[in-house]
Amino acid sequence: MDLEQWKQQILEWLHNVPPIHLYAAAAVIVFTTVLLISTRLFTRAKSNTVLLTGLTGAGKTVLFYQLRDGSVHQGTVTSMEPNHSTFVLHSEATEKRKVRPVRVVDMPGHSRLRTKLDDYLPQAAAIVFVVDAVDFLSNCRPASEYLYDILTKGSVVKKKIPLLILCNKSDKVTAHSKEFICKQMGKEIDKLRESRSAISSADIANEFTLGVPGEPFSFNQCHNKVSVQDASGLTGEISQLEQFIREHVKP
Ligand SMILES: Nc1nc2c(ncn2[C@@H]2O[C@H](COP(=O)(O)OP(=O)(O)OP(=O)(O)O)[C@@H](O)[C@H]2O)c(=O)[nH]1
Ligand SMILES: [Mg+2]
Repeated sequence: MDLEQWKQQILEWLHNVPPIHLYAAAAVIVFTTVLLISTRLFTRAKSNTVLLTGLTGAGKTVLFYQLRDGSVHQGTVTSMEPNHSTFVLHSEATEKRKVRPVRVVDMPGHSRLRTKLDDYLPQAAAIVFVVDAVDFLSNCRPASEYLYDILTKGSVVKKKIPLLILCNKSDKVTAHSKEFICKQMGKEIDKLRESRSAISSADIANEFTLGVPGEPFSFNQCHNKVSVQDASGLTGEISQLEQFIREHVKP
């Protein structure tokens, strides 16, 4: 059968199809095309931003350079501004396949500079809360307060942003274990829940509450997924941090 005959047959077939069927088919094609175009336009690519937060001196800036350059930046000082950069993780730089760059934001830990975190939370795919595992006991309360404030923020709860508690400085023998840190911070948050709910509602800045009323607090009761891992920014033992990042910013 040549082309002319094919054409003839198709035209004949179309002639026999009831017009209502043809209109319905055309409507389905138009509708699907519009739907495909609009979903492409409106579904923005998933965010690639990871925030490093935590108290001052926890080691965020050292971790930032370790992730980016695979080395420790000389002479880190207290950060005054968020430090951000988009890069392929240093450990992935030699990979042949193309990997998606990650935007890492290293937030200053100083209490007066913490409000800047609110500017970055809407873009965050994941949060890393860095804790100094060596100097932990004296910092347990302020660190838990800061963590509590993050975990009760509307922007974090509504988007269920996953959070990693990273117990840093594990190279030191005096570093506390992640299990101990997690337990102590949980206890501290338990106390905070009570004291904050006792404050008159007008004074409460936290938008959400944590845990199950009447039950001791544990991190698996949080609205978002909270996990805990060890790291040493100084010696470059950051594989669990990198794994967490890649879980939430797909390569
Ligand atoms: N032993 C040890 N020391 C570390 C480690 N990471 C950071 N430090 C030290 O901890 C100090 C603080 O590190 P930074 O990275 O500047 O801390 P930061 O969290 O960025 O602090 P702010 O910018 O003030 O919020 C520095 O003296 C680092 O050398 C680590 O893994 N092990
Ligand atoms: Mg810093």
